[in-house]
Amino acid sequence: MLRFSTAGESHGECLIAMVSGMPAGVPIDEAKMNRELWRRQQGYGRGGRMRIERDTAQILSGVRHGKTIGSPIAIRIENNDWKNWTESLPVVAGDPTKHKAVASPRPGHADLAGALKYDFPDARYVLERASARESTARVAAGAVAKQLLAELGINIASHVIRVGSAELDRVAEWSEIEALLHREEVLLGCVDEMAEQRMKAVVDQALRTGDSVGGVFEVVAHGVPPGLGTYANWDERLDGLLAFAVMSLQAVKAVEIGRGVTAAAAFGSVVHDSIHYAQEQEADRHTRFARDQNNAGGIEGGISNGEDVIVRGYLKPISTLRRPLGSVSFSTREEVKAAYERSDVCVVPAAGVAAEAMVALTLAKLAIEKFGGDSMREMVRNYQGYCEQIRRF
Ligand code: EPS
Repeated sequence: MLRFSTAGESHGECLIAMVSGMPAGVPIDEAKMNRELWRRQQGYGRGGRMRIERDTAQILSGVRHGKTIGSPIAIRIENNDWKNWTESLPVVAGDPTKHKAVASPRPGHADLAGALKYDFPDARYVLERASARESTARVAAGAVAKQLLAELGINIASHVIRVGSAELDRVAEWSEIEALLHREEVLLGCVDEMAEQRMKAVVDQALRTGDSVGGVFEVVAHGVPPGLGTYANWDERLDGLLAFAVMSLQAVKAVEIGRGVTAAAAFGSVVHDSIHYAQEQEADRHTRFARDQNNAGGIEGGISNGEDVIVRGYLKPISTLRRPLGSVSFSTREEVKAAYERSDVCVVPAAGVAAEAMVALTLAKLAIEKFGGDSMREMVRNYQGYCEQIRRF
């Protein structure tokens, strides 16, 4: 079974990702992993921390001579900022006068609920782990999953479809979304230049006014065969698993599969995707069954149906505001402004990259379950046998 977990705090020594259950023989390119980490750091509206960090993965185990060996993979990403925190966040008791308390909780952040839950006198330890910095480790783990999926011809990319009130007002093609993976300069990760400029104007407004802004990203998985996930048990449905995986990302407050949101307001005759049978088998399709639209987002009955799997994440605005909202002092109980150190203003493209990782880990887990195999060679053989079976169906 593919499993992964992360450890590490925002201003601690490093972040750690642990991935186990990968078959042996998956080619792992550290440069590809680092490219994903770089992508997560980009985007207009990122804060000062991204100028300090240059997230780089160090694989410590489970990969030898460029391939997985079937044993757990441990990955370490150093926090460059740690050198500024060695005295205030030591593992040992240290000097309490160096402690940097977060004196008043930020509305929208985990600060207050976390301090109450864990019995902390202030929110320092809460934000250290609740911070979206943790998504760095998920992206490293996701890069492993992406490299397994690529062996099966499944590729994943994301794009931004909304920042605040500015949105992409047309359908994006897979080729355009995939092309974003290769951009060397990332503004807001939108496929349309005009829409991206409108999005930038919204971020500029938030920058000017000391505010923050959310938005919507869309993750697309291309080349997914029919048959991942199942309706047979509630907790094995692909849509449910993807919703959980993407919702678990910091600041994601809603998840949509395909056109799930607008479908609720439309008639079934326009929502559902008619089925055709193509004369010829197209090169990048698994079967000759085809659709003229993909409102279902590639999932029917909790099972992938062979169309692109489409997952949207709705991101609330970052809760750390330069012009802070009202809060209460942890020590005096007086009404004060919420704490502010520094923050991002907009992270929608970065969240899309983190969501790609979560989608990749979810699909890789299901692919390993369905096609099995302790080695990639065995898994590919099983996969090809299944592809042959559904092609002949
Ligand atoms: C983040 C690093 C953090 C924040 C951000 C995500 O760095 P710092 O707190 O040192 O500025 O920029 O996290 C939040 C805004 C948050 O509220 O959790 C990163 O690497 O993505």
